[in-house]
Amino acid sequence: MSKEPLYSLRMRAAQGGAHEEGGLHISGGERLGFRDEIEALVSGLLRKALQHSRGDADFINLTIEKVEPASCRVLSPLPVSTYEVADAEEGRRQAAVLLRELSVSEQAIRNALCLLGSVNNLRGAVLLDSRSGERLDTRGERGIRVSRMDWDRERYLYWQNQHPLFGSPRIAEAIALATKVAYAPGTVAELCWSDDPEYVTGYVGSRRSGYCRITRLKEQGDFSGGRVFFVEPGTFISEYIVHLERTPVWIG
Ligand code: PML
Ligand code: MG
Ligand code: MG
Ligand code: MG
Repeated sequence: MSKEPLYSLRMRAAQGGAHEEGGLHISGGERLGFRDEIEALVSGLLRKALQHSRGDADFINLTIEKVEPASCRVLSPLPVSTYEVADAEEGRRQAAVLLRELSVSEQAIRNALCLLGSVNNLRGAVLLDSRSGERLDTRGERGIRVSRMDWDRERYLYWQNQHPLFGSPRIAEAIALATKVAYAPGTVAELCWSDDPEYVTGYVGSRRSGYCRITRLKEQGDFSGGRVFFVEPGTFISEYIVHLERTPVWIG
């Protein structure tokens, strides 16, 4: 692994003012890269912020930080499988089946589905106890922002060749995030569907089951969505959050 300095880039965009002033969350993005890649990564993130189906952003925050390459973890991407479903109702039933197989409790599954189906302004992820279903973080709509992960560029090209149907940056970003989350000590599973009203596919992710895409978890036009991480009871939450937000991870 290269010893060159690494940079973390984080973007968040909102409409109607900054997030902290009550603006509507439009888009977020996280990348990791070397110094000579920063300009291209910034323009990619700006494009994402400015061309979004949730609306026209009038606030964009971009943070660039140097990170210690020595602390980088290298993880293989989760294997991908796809569950074709007819509608959101069947999709959510399928998600519940997969989560049950991972020992997430009925209560926690109900809470997660209810939460993701009702929120439309969540920036980061919500942490739920996988047994009691109780919320474990105190971040409100800000949630936990998983960052400092990205694909090793060569590995991504190779992966893309093997998975020609999954060529979109959205899927690449979601797999990188889901892989980091799945391998974080304390994670039992993740449930995600996009808050983008035009994108209805979501997934259940875990170390055991991989990245299980479900073709429909909501109906077209719905602004609800986000991420829930089901966490093993007894996990030290502040450490768990630091890991997700700060430890650099290469998908390689
Ligand atoms: C997002 O867009 O915020 C999450 C998308 C998750 C699903 C991506 C896919 O596998 O199609
Ligand atoms: Mg989004
Ligand atoms: Mg994101
Ligand atoms: Mg989001």
